[in-house]
Amino acid sequence: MSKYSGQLHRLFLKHFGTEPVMFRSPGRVNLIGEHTDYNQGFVLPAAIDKATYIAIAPRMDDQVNIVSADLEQQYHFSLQDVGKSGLHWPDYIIGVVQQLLALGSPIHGFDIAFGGNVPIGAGMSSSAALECATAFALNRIFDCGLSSLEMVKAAQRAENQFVGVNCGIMDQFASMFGKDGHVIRLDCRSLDYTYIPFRMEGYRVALLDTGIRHNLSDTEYNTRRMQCESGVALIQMRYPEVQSLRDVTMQMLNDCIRPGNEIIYKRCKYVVEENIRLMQACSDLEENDIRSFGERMYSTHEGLAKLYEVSCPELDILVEETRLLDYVPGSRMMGGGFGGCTINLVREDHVDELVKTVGERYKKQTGKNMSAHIVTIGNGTSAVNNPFSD
Ligand code: GAF
Repeated sequence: MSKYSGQLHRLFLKHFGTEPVMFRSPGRVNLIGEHTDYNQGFVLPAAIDKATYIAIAPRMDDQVNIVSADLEQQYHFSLQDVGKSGLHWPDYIIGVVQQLLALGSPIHGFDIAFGGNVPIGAGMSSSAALECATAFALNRIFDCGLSSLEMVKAAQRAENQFVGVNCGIMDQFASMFGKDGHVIRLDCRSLDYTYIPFRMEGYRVALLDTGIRHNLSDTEYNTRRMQCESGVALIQMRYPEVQSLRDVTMQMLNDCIRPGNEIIYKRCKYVVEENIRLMQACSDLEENDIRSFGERMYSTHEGLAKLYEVSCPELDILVEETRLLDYVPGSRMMGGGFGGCTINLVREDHVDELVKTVGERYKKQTGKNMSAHIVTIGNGTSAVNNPFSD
């Protein structure tokens, strides 16, 4: 048992006095392909070695008792009365419960404790990890018979319909389907996916954390999605075959959106370019061309900052400060934006130097402390050392 699941196990016993079963669901990184998932494009995420852990045991009644180990808070509700908690954090669990009930799953009450080491609001998908862990755990203990993909979709709907963030499917998919040593090239339209070996020998993935905590539902995330949809509606007037920005070329964009619609144009341009970049980056990966892959990461950041406008000064500083470091081939903001982390490829013998150099420059420019997470690519959602173990 890891440190986290061991602590959680003890906490559960203390609170509920019964033996739980345990599950874990990881956070994720995304190498390239940002804000493309809800435009039915491609993404390149991977599960990481930071996870949310759940200890859970079924009850005989309809009561649900939740304990958050990290926040040291509790929340209780009845399955007869499933509604928003008003606290935010329990909503990720309640939203999944609601989705499983809507699917007719035979769930009843349960006691649950959760915690872990996916930093909240840092862009590593702590929310998707909790949703996927909950869906996976309920599916197991109540024998709901859901497939992994059905659980991913239920988790995404929980976030869209209950929490209120109109996110795409990337985070939940990566958390559930992650595979040790591999990135996932996911087609967010067909949901076909390929595992690509992540073979960047001699390099590590470093996440540099601005310390700025975002809350996607409080930000412009939903607005960006609407702007993309507005762009598609304009393009469809001339090209009715277009279903999403995935189908759009620069020629179509130039024909249909400018002038007068500068903001919509910029948003769409970023997405069209990012889809093309992702395909080229996959070829780089296959050819093990880290320099070229890294340059595309910088281009993605440029697009996210200037066209999509989801960066912030702190993220820009972290990316800019790596520009002159030849041991960092690529860096960019990661995830929804407005805070959180940058993702960096760094030569493994220079990891400490990167953290020290950029951390000091960040402090000098912002007055804030930067932290670093050096992550490895791991497996997706699973049981942890329990009777149902695979
Ligand atoms: C967040 C969302 F949850 C994802 O679906 C994705 O859109 C990402 O932002 C941006 O690529 O993590």
